[in-house]
Amino acid sequence: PQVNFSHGNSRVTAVLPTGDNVTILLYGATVISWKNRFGTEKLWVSDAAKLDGSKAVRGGIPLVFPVFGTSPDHAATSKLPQHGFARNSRWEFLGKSSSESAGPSDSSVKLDFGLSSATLDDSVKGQWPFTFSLIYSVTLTPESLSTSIVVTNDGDKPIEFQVLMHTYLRVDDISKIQVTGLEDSPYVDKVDAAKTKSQSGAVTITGETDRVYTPAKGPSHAVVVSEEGEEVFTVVRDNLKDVVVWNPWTEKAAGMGDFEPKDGFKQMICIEAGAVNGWTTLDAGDAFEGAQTISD
Ligand code: TA6
Repeated sequence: PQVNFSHGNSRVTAVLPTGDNVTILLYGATVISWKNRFGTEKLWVSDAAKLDGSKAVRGGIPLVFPVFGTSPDHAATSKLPQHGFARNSRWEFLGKSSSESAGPSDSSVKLDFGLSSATLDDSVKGQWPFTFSLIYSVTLTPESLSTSIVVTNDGDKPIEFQVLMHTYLRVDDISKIQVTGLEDSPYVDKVDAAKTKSQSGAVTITGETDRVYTPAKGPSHAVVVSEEGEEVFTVVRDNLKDVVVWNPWTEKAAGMGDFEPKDGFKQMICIEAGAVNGWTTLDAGDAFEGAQTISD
């Protein structure tokens, strides 16, 4: 059995022999669907998400680079839109590699996408004049979905950047969710005057939640999303020291034109792996790699 694969001019889909499948929009290299062998969608995408390249996708896994949020007092990125340009740029599909060592149950497929200063829209280059290249890889196995990014500084001056994978995980009922693995981690509470607090016990979502755990406990320390005591997602990070937990809740969901249905916040939680507190500096010629693996 083969890994099936189709590459339209706007999206790439790969299907494993087990039936697990993933779809990536070339716009933003945004993962817009991850389904298991039973056809169950694991990511949340708004019914009103724009998939035509007119704006960043509301859902799936938008890629945040080179700035998280906006940084008006950081000269190099101060002209960039919220969350940078990666999620609303057209990426190139660089190719796929698949492996099936012993049989279908350990098949996997890796899809590579590229964005660089050579392919970046001129208007954006004017806002962020650095020579760089990004390779974003999406790897699907019957047990997991991984996304990794390699940032290379191809220029002659240091680059300061932030990076984050803005993952919208689909859940049945947010009121039944607990997030563990962040205990004792310091976090910035963006819904409470950006106060720094320390996480005690599991995280539950009972209202608008917007927290930057920085650093989240050890990189290999899994963040686990459980629903009524059953683990539904496990997120392990590699070289991404921070985790953002976000749920817009009623009011913020009502305020986003591309957030539908309006009570859809009850079916999603964003667990976002990244390096967003302060800046990662990449010297000329150096490369940075960060990755997440989401197991369901
Ligand atoms: O990741 C959390 C966050 O930074 C929130 O503060 C909220 O702004 C969210 O991202 C969505 O941002 P967006 O630009 O996609 O509407």
